[in-house]
Amino acid sequence: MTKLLEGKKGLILGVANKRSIAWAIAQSAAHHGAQLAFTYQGERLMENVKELADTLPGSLIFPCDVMQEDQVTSLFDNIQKSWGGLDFVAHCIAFAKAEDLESDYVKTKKDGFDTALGVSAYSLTAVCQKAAPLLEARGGGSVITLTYLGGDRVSPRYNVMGVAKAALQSSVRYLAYDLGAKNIRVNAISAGPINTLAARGISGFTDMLKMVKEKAPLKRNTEAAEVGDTATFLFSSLSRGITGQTIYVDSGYSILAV
Ligand code: NAD
Ligand code: 0WE
Repeated sequence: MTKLLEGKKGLILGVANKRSIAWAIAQSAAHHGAQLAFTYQGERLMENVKELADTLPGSLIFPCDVMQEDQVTSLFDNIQKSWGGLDFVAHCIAFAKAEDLESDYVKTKKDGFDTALGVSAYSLTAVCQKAAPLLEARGGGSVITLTYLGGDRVSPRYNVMGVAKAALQSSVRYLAYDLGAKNIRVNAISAGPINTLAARGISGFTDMLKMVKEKAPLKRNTEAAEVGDTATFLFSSLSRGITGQTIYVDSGYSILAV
């Protein structure tokens, strides 16, 4: 039997270390036969990403800080040169200033708002803009991004990140509409809390994991590998009728009213 992603080429943005959700997505996609390219944000993370990418034979790695437009442009130029096309993209990037995740949303300054929305929401549009010709060259493709329930509801101290995730989820719908005719699908996975670099140092995160575990229908926390396997489904033709959606991989937590 052939593998689900056999012969497919995918780009993964947002690996920082082995706990990154992006890395779990990469492992699942590679397990199902995909060939992958990775990006790293700045020289500081290059060694980490290179070491992980080296465990998956045939992987490519490129620098890409999404706040630098020229880096996004040259990333897709490089992929075009190496592969001549692309089948899927995983956008696993978010950032807000630490000071904006500490107290009240009402205190957010314009600069902090612009940073959070620029890195965490606009970057998906920039990536889709540049990726579209490469995906189209292969007859279409699948783009996924990662979001969190704080984009739909208030999650105390998620603050401007919640506003950014709402913009991201809305962007997913507009991008899906614009790119649908090219057979490019765009979806979001809304993950439950997972202990990654981006979650570390968030005060009360451990209590949050415990609370979700107690309340969620599945009575356990979300594992990065569960998000990875849903991403594989969304990259594969099994999900060919799905676009513009947010799929919840959260042990069922988001269905609760209590
Ligand atoms: P992570 O820290 O491993 O990944 C975040 C990534 O964003 C890092 O690789 C970082 O380099 C990258 N990044 C930040 N600013 C960037 C920039 N300017 N240019 C390029 N890359 C940049 O943490 P993670 O938890 O794996 O986060 C990945 C995604 O998952 C984020 O969108 C996050 O909002 C989302 N998410 C996380 C959780 C959770 O609880 N960990 C839950 C739901 C959704
Ligand atoms: O999307 C996220 C976190 C994203 C994130 C994390 C940081 C920490 C370090 C964005 N920017 C920064 N900036 C930093 O300086 N999550 C879904 C994880 C998360 O973060 C929270 C959460 C959850 C869940 C913050 C407050 C409340 C809940």
